[in-house]
Amino acid sequence: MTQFLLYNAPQSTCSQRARFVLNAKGLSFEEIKLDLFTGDQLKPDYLKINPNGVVPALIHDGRAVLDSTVIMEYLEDVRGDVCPLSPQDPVERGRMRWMMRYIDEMPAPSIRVPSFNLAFLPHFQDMSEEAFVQLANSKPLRKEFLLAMGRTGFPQKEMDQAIDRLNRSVARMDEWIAQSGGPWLMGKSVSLADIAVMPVIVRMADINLDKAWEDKPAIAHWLHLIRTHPAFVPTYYTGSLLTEKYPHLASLRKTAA
Ligand SMILES: N[C@@H](CCC(=O)N[C@@H](CS)C(=O)NCC(=O)O)C(=O)O
Repeated sequence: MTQFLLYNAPQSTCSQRARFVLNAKGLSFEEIKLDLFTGDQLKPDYLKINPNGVVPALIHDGRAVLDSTVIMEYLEDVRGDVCPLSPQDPVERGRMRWMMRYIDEMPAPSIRVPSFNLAFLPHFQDMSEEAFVQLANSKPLRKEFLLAMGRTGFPQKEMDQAIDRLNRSVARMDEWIAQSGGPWLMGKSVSLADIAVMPVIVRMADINLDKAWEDKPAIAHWLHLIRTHPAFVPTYYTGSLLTEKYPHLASLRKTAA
């Protein structure tokens, strides 16, 4: 019997973190794919599992573990013996968690702005204002985000601020790699901090924001390493990249470097 059940969405950056850790540890899991644009995550049955109305949610032996960062740490707690993804030393482990907090505060929310403007906006453009406001009001966590975006997208100023925050986050990653000696953020071994930031960097590459590291070879090398990790391909199955899912973005697609 599969012990792990993952409610998630292929293109969701938070879901990609959970899938990667499950795959890296070789844990078999059943995936339930929610359609975030028809509102599967807001249906009463799912809200009973995750009252925040977001993915991912992991069910392990019938009990729910919520939030992608918590899920990554939980999987490390229960299967730290297989493909360990945290340093043993408590101070180093604390540093890794500090990196993860930074990632959750800086790049993870910032990538949503270009993602929505470039990819997701068409889902909302044909809605009436009334239906749009009703949708926003139904979102436990993302009401204000959606209202700020509106049906015409985030204004240029907000796009510029988000890109600036993403670029600063890439510069911070570059510093961490230099400090640890690389090639990963924490040094010689891949850690939960790398997996936490992975979906942001993969998304930036997907939507042509990779200029951020054209003068940073350590980041390009880091991206190559994560893409060639055995957990990458099963995590990023077809339809996980925006340029694969959205035909209007196909022109952004380039062959992987
Ligand atoms: N802090 C949460 C955030 C989860 C989250 O925002 N998930 C997005 C997909 S990446 C979602 O489900 N959005 C649904 C919506 O906006 O209605 C986590 O890391 O799990």
